[in-house]
Amino acid sequence: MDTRSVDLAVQEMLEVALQNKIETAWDRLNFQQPQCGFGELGLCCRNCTQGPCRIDPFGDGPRKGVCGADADTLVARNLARSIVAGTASHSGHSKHLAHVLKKWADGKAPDYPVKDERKLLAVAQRHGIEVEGKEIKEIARSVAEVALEDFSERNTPIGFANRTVTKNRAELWNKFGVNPVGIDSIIAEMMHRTTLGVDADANNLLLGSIAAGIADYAGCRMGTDLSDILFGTPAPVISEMNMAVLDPKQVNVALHGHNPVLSDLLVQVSREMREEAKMAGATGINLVGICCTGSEVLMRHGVPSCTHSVSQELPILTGVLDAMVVDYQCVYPSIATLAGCYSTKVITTMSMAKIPGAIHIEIHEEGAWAKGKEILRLAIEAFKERAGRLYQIPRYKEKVVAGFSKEAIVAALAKLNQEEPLQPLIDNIVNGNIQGICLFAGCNNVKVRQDENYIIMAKELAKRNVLLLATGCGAGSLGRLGFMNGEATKAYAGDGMKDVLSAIGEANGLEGPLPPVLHLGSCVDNSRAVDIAVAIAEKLGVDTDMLPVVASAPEYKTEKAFSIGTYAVALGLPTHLGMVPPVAGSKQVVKTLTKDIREITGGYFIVETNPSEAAKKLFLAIQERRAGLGLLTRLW
Ligand code: BF8
Repeated sequence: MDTRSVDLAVQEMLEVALQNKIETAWDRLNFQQPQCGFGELGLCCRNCTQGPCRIDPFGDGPRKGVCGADADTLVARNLARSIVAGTASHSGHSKHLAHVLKKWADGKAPDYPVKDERKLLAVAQRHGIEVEGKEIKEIARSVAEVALEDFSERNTPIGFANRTVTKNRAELWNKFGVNPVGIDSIIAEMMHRTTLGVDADANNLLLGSIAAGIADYAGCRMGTDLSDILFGTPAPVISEMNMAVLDPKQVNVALHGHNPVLSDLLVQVSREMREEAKMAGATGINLVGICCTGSEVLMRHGVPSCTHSVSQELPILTGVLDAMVVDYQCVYPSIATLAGCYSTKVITTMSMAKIPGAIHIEIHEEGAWAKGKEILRLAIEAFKERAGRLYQIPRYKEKVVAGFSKEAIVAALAKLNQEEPLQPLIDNIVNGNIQGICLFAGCNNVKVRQDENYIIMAKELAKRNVLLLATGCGAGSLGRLGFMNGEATKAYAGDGMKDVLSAIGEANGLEGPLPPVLHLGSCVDNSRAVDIAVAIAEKLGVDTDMLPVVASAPEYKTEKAFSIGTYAVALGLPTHLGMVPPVAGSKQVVKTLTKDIREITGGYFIVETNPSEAAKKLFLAIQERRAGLGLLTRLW
């Protein structure tokens, strides 16, 4: 058994790496062994130059840092900084989108017109913006300004968080003092609080972290809303995933990173460049996605996804990837080194995200189209260079149905009940055909066999009639391994869920059932899951902490995953982590996150590294919620 990945395409490319002595993330993990035990427990601090300090978890060595901070303080402070970094990443992405929308409204970014006016109006009205008799550009400017205002400090809580959850939830956040008044202001506050000699109270730091998590939710929600406005709200689309989506006869360009500002434009520019590619001897330009920006263009244009997360280096090893174009986040700098062994051009595009060895072509919205052409021309040149060279493309790919925005799900359900679209879903939750909903979010992590936790958990939950939602690299895992098509429903779903998904498929004129895992999009699109949960909660007249809805990050790795998990808990969801977070050095922090926090938000973390056990714990959490609603429950 290959212990590195379940994905056969990844296994094949790792063999190629081995034969050619090419270093990958898996090798570098080995070179790092043994990794720092203090770091794994969260017990090291380098927040001042008296350190680095570490605390001995067994009590024979130092019990406090030089300043006197103990294990609880260190662990809580370190965790807080991770959550804040995640919040800064998601909200930086959404701030970028707000500026693009504003530039378009001001006539400075003609390549970025509003694509979904309906969504623009809906978001404007949600934020109390008058739309009657106004031009689209004027409304767009107001929405962008309202979004940008959410970053700075005001007297009122963040609109993109508070206007998109239940009324009760927003009040509860106020009651416990965790409702931040600005995204950037809570980021700055938490950085201040975690410096030497400020907040030493672990529980107080954790409450601040919850506030940062709520700001992260606002950032994600803003990212989703503004992307939908600028690039269109996704609707179901059929595509494919895994490395066989690469085509040796075409100019292959991988779009990697997160923000659709670049990748969506390249999809459009590539249509114009097709003839140029043909003149170079290619049959066309083949765009493929990697990681979250791949999900953005899959959801809106059906661009196939090539691979995700820890395996991002491997498409280069096929020998047919002509360019990897990146924006920011989750891009391993190693890709530039690796590309040096092939004809692949790695192209960075953002001034804030450069990689030594890559070609830098900076994209500004003002002249984006021309720059997009320049990038694709480089890819065409690379295609010419690789003529006659050997290549190896793994033959694996799976059909996927993606594009499940909340709007698309509601539209599909409306075919069953035009007046009350959510009613069929609620009826089937009540009668037990659907036991509950689990959102799979997060990454792959090179410390666990790639995709294995997702697959085991998805099978266990689907056969027990738990409807699965997925985002980011979690969606990538489940898509690459065949969980996102109607056949998967027949293979993995329990009878009740099979009936429901078949009925929706039939009502929508599909050939078969909906998939058992609905692809919601990139990681910012975890906000779509919140949108769905809030809609169900409001329909039932309860808050989100009463729903049979759970979340799981079975193979997470990034700081962004911490911040998403934190907002899932802030919304009241039982939230599973499949990797042990670096908090085990503090019993107090562990207890607060897994138990005591429940008294405040209703949500809590479940840490379980065994995927079968994790599925069981989530199913039990769903049953507990069902019992709370007076619904029939089931044993495992
Ligand atoms: O934001 S799932 S490895 S690509 S952090 Fe990154 Fe993790 Fe993938 Fe998207 Ni999300």
